[in-house]
Amino acid sequence: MKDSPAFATDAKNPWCDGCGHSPVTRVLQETLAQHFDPSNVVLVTDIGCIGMADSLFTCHTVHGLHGRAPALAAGIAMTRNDQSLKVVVMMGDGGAAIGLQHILECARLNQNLTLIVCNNQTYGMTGGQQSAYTLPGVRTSTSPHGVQETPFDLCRLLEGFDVLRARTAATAHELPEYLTQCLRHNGFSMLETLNYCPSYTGKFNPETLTPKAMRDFFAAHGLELGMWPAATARPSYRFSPTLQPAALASIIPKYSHGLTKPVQILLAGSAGGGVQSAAEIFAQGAILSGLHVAFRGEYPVTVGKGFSTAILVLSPEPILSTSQEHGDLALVVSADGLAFTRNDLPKHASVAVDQSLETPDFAATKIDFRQFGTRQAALAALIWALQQYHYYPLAAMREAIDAVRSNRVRESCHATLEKLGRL
Ligand SMILES: Cc1ncc(C[n+]2csc(CCOP(=O)(O)OP(=O)(O)O)c2C)c(N)n1
Ligand code: SF4
Repeated sequence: MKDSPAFATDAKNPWCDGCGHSPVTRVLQETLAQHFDPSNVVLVTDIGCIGMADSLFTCHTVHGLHGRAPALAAGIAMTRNDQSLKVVVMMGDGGAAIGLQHILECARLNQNLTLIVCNNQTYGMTGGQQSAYTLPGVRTSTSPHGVQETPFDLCRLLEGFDVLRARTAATAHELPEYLTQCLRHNGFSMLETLNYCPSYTGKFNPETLTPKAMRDFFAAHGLELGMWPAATARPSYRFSPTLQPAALASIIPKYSHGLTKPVQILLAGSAGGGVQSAAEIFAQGAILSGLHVAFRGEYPVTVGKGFSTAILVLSPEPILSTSQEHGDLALVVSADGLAFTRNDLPKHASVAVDQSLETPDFAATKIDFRQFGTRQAALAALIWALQQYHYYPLAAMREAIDAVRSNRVRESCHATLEKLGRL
């Protein structure tokens, strides 16, 4: 692999003699060398024999989980808004089967990367099992009498996404041209190379092992070879790390807070009782007062039944860790919340529970939170806490409530705030 010095390392070819991964890799090194600098190329390899390509390339390389290399590559490609980075993925037909969703998503979003699927008709690394692309009749270690099922045709599957697609044999003379077109394409391109894994598929199907017999076999199964360009130029999906100014406006601090150190508050109630929404409003009020906030919600998968808790940390400094053994305040507004948090409550410096709840094992302040209704009790508890401990002004909470989208909920929240303010 020394004939393309720009992209080829001195590492030894790791594959079995006659493995189709070798010619594809060599042509990829040569083609990259003609158009790119190694420092501007990231090669993402999938699990499998194909994944051993890493050691042969001088450019940046990342080895992904089986089938997930396209998703990894998409994340890398999305960070750029220009053509300064070329992202290439190499995966086998096994990876392309178990990770098909990721390939479809890359095509749907027109991710700016080139995917090379080295379809050797098998899971090479694990012993020659049938993949979802193995053609009917091919014998594998898991289909000794020949595959019966209809395989996926990746070029056809991607047809509806208007992306550049190509398919040819791993040793075909068109391969450099197809690769060049794919690598220079702005947007998603997919090149499928066809060959056999001589150590497994070749062993089980010796009659089709010569390049000509292989080509005939693929043609006989209706696998069209060729290149299908994208009909239109459409933009690639990009991730923008910059928040929109409109979104930022709502969290510019307008109030001052009263904290000199972090406080941790546990709010516990029933699923469907507005615990998470109340915690969000409370957090928004804290942010409007210049505080840093961490908020962790917990509830069962049955979101309308059982407990619902929120742990809130308010801090004058950035919050680097939310782990804290002893909370400062626990607010419990329902029997579900009490049952779920009962063991943790004594670890809190202060505990306030709804007056309907029995807490014989530990001291707790009893407040009639539920007089505001089952869906307002959680917010009432947080407003009560603000009045007791002055973390930040009620005006900030009022402004956070103003941002609630539902008219009905917003009005109920305001009513709770005003009523508590008068008590
Ligand atoms: C999620 C996951 N499933 C299964 C495996 C086990 N595994 C490792 S390599 C491999 C086969 C790879 O086949 P293919 O993607 O076609 O690449 P080849 O080895 O043929 O180049 C499998 C199934 C794995 N590593 N990860
Ligand atoms: S086992 Fe098959 S796929 Fe793996 S290196 Fe050998 S020939 Fe290639």
